[in-house]
Amino acid sequence: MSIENIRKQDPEIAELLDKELNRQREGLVMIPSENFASPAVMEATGTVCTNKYAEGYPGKRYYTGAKYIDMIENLAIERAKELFGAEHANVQPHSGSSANMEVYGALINTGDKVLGMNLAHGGHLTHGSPVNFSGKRYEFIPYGVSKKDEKVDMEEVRQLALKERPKIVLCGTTAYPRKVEFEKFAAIAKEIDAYAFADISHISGLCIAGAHENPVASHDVVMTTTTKTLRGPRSAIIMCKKEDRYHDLYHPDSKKDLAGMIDFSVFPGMQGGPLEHVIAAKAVAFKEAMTDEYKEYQRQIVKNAKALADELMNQGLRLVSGGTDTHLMLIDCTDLNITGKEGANKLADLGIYTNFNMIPFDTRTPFNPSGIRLGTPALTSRGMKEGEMKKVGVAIAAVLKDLDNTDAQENTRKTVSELTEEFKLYPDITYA
Ligand code: DSN
Repeated sequence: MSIENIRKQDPEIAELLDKELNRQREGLVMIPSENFASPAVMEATGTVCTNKYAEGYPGKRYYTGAKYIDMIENLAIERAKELFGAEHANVQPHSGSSANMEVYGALINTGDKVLGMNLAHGGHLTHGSPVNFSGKRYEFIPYGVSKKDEKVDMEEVRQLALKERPKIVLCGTTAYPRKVEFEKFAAIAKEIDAYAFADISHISGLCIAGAHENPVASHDVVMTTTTKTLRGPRSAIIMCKKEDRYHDLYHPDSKKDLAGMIDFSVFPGMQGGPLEHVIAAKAVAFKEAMTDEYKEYQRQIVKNAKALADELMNQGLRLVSGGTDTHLMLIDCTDLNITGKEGANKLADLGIYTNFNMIPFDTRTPFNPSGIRLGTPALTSRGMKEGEMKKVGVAIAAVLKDLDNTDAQENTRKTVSELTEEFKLYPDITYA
């Protein structure tokens, strides 16, 4: 892969692309929602499909000339269904936020109640944050983790659901290191005749590899972004059952089944022309995800996260909930007498990319919180294993324990440079 045409036409952008490639190569990307898509996935996003308008769905387009686009989109749909065991898949959502908007739009009306996880406890902006469309348009009832162990207490969620009787019981997280108990969430939704909706954006790769419970069978609707652990392009898909599920009072077109309601909400409800070049890239990523090698990669992400968490705790750092079952963890910086932002910024100066994050019951603010969120999907894509995670854990802890310790910073810089040299990223890509 090269960017020779960009270099000729727009050297300014070419130079910035070179720099960004080098930043990714020369640093340790540990933001748990970031990963390295394969060259094939990236190539697909740069194809002629970007030129084609194809409003509608395969076989029912509002534009001529969509024969091959239909075939590409159908491949993406069939592969998504096979991969996740879904009855229906819509591969057109542009992003996770649009997908969530489309699911709510399909199932409920403005003002309806939804049970969703508190952003400060590990939920997502689109799960009812008051500054987001979700919190403005719907009445979100937040649940969180319990103070005693920083894990979700399912009986507390059930009691809240019984009291509030939301139309949707939503589960899914962006900063929760423990497994989500999908079957219990689905049972709660069933008990109050609500829709069971799972946002598995962070863990969908783990779900298809058996490294985390897959909610597709237990839930009415499941959404995932296609980047993160899944390792596809930056986009999203929605999956659901094909059963009839009438909510006559809440949807103007109640004769449609769930799949029809979701499709209608995506197009024409929220979106126009689908990004067919990104849909092609999703199809490529789904094919990659069908291999044994990919499943092994997902299991290694979790093994690496456990090794990293153990090392950070060995070094004396406190992790929210005392560890991880997934791909991510949260360091509580309170006892280190630094903020998460100070810690994450110092690590970034040394080439270790994490993000500052609220932790449960945080007394600080979202832009200067007490936590650092980090994870292993991207380092695992580079081929690193448990031994490397221990080195990274030692390097991170030494820096965070004393932000003024220049010897520790020098050692950490050395660890970053040795690891990135040994575990090369995109060796065949020559931007510069
Ligand atoms: N922004 C993503 C994350 O970092 O977790 C969630 O959408």
